[in-house]
Amino acid sequence: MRFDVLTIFPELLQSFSECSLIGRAQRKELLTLCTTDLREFATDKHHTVDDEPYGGGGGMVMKAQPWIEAVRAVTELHPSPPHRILLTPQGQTLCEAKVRELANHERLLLLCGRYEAIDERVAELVVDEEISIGDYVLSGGELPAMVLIEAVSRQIPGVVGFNDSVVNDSFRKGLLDYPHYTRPEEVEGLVVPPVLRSGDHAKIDRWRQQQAESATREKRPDLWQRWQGRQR
Ligand code: 9D3
Repeated sequence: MRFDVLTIFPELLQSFSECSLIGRAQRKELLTLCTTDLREFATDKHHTVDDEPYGGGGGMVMKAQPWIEAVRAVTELHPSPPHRILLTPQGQTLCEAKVRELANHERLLLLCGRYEAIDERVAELVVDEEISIGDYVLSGGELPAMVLIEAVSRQIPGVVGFNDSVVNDSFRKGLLDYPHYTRPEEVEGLVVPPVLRSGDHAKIDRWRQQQAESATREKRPDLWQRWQGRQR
C-alpha cells in the first residue's frame, strides 16, 4: 500500500515514518510513505500558501491553486490513482470500520491543512472524502494523518506481529478489552483474580468475556448498546 501526504510540514511526517511501526513496514516493503511539501507548488517568490478570507473575519485561508496543482502532480508520481482524503474538522469521524474500508485502497493521498481553513474549491475539485479524528481542536491535519496512517497500516498483513493480532482486537469485536495482569501476584494489597491462575482455560475464557462485557457496559454505554443490538 502507498500513502502520499501533502503538507507544509513534511518533516513532521518524516520523523513519524522513521520511528514507529511504519518505518519497519517500509523496510519490509509492505508500504510506502511519501511526503510532498505544498509550498513547492506556490508560484510567487515567497511561496505563499495562504491569504485573507473573502467576506472578512479572522484567520487566514489556504489558497486553492497550490493544492490543486500539488494533488495533480502527486497523483502522477505513481501509476495507480489515489483515493484522496482531506483531513478536516468538518469530516466524518474516523472509526475502525472506516479504517478497514480505507485499507482496501491500493493508494491514499492525504491532504493536511493548516491555518483556519482551506478554500472550499479544493474539496470540490480534488478531494474524494473528508475525515476528522474527533471533536476537539488541533492545529492542522498532520497529527490526524499520522493517526490514520498508523490505524490503516495495522490492517496490512505483516505490519503488526502475531502477539498484536489484528483479527483478535477487541475493538473489532465491538467490546472493550478485559483486564490484564502480570507478575507479581500482589501489588499494594491487590491480588490477581484467582481464576487466571487456575489453569482452566475454558473458565478463563468465560471470565474474560464477562469482564469485557461489564467493562463495556460501565465505561462505554454507547458501544454496549451497539454490541447488544448486534448479538440479536
Ligand atoms: C473556528 C472553527 N474551527 C473549526 C472547528 C477552525 C479550525 C480548527 C482546527 C480550523 C482548522 C483546524 C485544524 N485542524 C485540522 O485541520 C484537523 C482536525 C482537528 O482539528 N481535529 C480533529 N480532526 C482533525 S482532521 C484535521
